[in-house]
Amino acid sequence: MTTAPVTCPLCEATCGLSVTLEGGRVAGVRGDDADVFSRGFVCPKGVSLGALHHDPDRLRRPLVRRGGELVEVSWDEAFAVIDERLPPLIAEHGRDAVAVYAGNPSVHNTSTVLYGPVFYKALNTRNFYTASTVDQLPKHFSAGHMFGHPLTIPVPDLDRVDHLLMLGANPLVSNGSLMTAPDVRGRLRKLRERGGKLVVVDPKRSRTAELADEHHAIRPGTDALLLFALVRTLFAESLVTLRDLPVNGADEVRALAEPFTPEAVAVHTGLAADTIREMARELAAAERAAVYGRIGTTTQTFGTLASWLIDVLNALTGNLDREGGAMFPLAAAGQANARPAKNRRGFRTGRWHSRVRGLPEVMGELPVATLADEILTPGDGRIRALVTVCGNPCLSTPNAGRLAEALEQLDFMVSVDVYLNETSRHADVVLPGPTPLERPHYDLALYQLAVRNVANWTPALLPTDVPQEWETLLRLTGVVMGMGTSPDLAALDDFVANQLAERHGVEPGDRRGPARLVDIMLRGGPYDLTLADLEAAPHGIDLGPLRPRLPEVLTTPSGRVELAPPAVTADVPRLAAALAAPVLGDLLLIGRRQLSSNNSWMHNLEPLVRGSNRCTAQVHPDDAARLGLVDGATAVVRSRAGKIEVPVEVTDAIRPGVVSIPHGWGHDVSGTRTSVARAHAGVNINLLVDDHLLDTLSGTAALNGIPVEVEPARVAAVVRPESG
Ligand SMILES: Nc1nc2c(c(=O)[nH]1)N[C@H]1C(S)=C(S)[C@@H](COP(=O)(O)OP(=O)(O)OC[C@H]3O[C@@H](n4cnc5c(=O)[nH]c(N)nc54)[C@H](O)[C@@H]3O)O[C@H]1N2
Ligand SMILES: Nc1nc2c(c(=O)[nH]1)N[C@H]1C(S)=C(S)[C@@H](COP(=O)(O)OP(=O)(O)OC[C@H]3O[C@@H](n4cnc5c(=O)[nH]c(N)nc54)[C@H](O)[C@@H]3O)O[C@H]1N2
Ligand code: SF4
Ligand SMILES: [Mo]
Repeated sequence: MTTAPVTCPLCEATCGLSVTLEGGRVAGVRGDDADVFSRGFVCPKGVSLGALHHDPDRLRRPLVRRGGELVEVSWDEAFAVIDERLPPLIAEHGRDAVAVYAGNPSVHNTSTVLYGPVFYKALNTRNFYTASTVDQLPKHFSAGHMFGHPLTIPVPDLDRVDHLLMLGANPLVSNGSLMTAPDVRGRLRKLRERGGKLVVVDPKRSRTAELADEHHAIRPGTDALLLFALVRTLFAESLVTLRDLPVNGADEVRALAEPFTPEAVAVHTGLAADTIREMARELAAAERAAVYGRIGTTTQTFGTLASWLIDVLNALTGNLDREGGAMFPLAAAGQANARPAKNRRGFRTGRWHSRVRGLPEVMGELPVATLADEILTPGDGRIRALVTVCGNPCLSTPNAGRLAEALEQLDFMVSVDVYLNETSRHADVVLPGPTPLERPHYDLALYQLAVRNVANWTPALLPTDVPQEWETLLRLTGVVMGMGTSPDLAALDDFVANQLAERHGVEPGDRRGPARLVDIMLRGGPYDLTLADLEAAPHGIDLGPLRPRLPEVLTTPSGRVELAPPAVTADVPRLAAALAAPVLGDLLLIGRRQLSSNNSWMHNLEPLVRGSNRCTAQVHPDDAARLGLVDGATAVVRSRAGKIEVPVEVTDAIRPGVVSIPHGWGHDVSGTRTSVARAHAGVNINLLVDDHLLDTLSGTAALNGIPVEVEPARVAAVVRPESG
């Protein structure tokens, strides 16, 4: 029996786990008490890393479509098919005819973080899509324009904050997002123990809201109105304290906020004007406060405005870049804003637009809500091939039914994925990767958003005959560069490493793959660390609490924080129009996350589906009574995009007028290899989510606040079997 520390790559919390092996099998997983960041915390997903590793349904060999069926083949055979199909398609129709969709786990996987971009750059398509446009892109948009770089995102200084105003986030379930912090529950409890206050704004009394001092059940989609009213109150009551923050545009913000009085927004938000004023006063009065928003504030029709106003509030209350406020992390490796900017051109978006709906590019990508349009609409520039990397858009993106139809129209599709699931079943070739225990890990992305600066390297724990995904991605790179099926991987890897080393002003060194790239970034990083240092500290290195980083962190052309960037404020008139419009009585659909679930893909693990994850439509007792809905019975939920049948769960935790359905379910389609998930299928909420309801500026889909109709399902007449 051996035990080894591993950083969990499943969500953003980066917990240290202690994995016990017995003869090559995972005998147990628990929290690593010695981890410098998580101190023993673990959640049900982390515990199931062993179940994931041993899942018999998980793919270990490539699949290729032969006579309509996906069959197992060798890696060489799989790449031969890709080489036969993809380069001719590019030659005939151009690079934009091949689209990429990169999903959430590609951010949690060191291979895909580092070598995905190598492949995407070689492919050089404008049809690049990721899960960001069903997630946090509005925050990148606002941060890019306010601070100069889309990854310069302030995070709440969770361990020192005294007053935390949290909107549209449920970290007790999600374990935190755009705020890397293992054991949020423990950290929030400590906040309250030191006399601090937690205020949660959420249409649902979530687990986090239950722990909070105050919960305000807002009407979905109206956070930008509430935030503007808070801003306006600060100005009206002379509560603005900018300290000596280097900001531009405070007067413009004051003028823009003028129409959004607490009284004016009260009906829309469902919150009383006095309540809003009191929220603003308390925020201003707190010694050290932070405003933080997540999925509920980004994936809605005013996602960018809400994301912007959150940081406007942090600045206006003097809490931006202050200890105990909203601060900029400084990760040991790969932090986008670690070094002083060479140029201050600022952040640009809309450099190109999608062909069919004219939606703007942001951070090199187009909104996934229009992927189906680009496949289904004939004409020059139509998408004919798709490569998915760690993504399951058939369950996770809007109007999923239409997307599934679109994928059937493709000439060629490759999925780099560990399961044959709702998306990869459409592929012609599926290329699996190793499990988290078979690959090294360093959380390049999430340490950039951590509430403490930490660094932790995990070597691969178990051997595998599945190629590492960096090798697979370099092979794909070779194919699209016309190098055939077996390019010189070592030479390609040297090329990548040399380029990175040059940018960091260090020698590349002689390791291979992600280890070498991480070592380069550490050595070229702000703490003068090496990978060897991290290898000698298997429970991680604590680099201390967050420190103020203004003004060096800014890369705006002015060198100051832009509180009223025109690219963002351009959308304020749309918000003003929404304020002027009457409030309709529609039922509004929102999403929810579940503790033992991870978006769409961990439902094939028995330990995770055993528990309380239920794919139900939660409705308030008043709505249930009004609509004739009964707890446990089936309801039909309809939207502009589609219709589903789902069991009803009546609960007073949800605001009247709101329906909550979790995402990631709907595993009852044919042609998959996920036997456990199929037995716990649930329904796909994204059949209802409207692909035309977007946050205008960023193109991010509104996954919350979708008008729906709900009625009891008509019970089919019970047919008695003939007796005898
Ligand atoms: N209605 C609604 N929809 C939502 C949301 C919501 O709140 N409501 N949330 C949205 C959000 S925030 C996100 S991030 C997206 C997620 O959307 P996606 O990223 O599209 O979906 P995931 O469920 O994360 O799917 C991950 C895929 O990666 C595969 N995978 C897992 N690990 C690995 C690996 O190590 N290597 C490889 N190659 N593949 C791997 C899985 O098998 C699965 O197919 O969903 C979004 N969709
Ligand atoms: N267990 C588990 N953990 C996860 C995931 C998972 O699927 N399961 N997914 C991971 C991913 S990809 C992400 S992006 C993060 C997301 O992390 P979080 O954003 O913390 O995730 P949610 O639990 O969806 O919390 C969103 C909250 O917003 C509320 N909400 C909905 N609409 C509105 C609105 O209009 N206004 C306001 N103010 N609130 C609203 C919802 O009721 C919900 O409580 O979680 C990550 N962690
Ligand atoms: S909270 Fe996230 S990182 Fe921690 S054990 Fe759970 S899934 Fe892993
Ligand atoms: Mo996400």
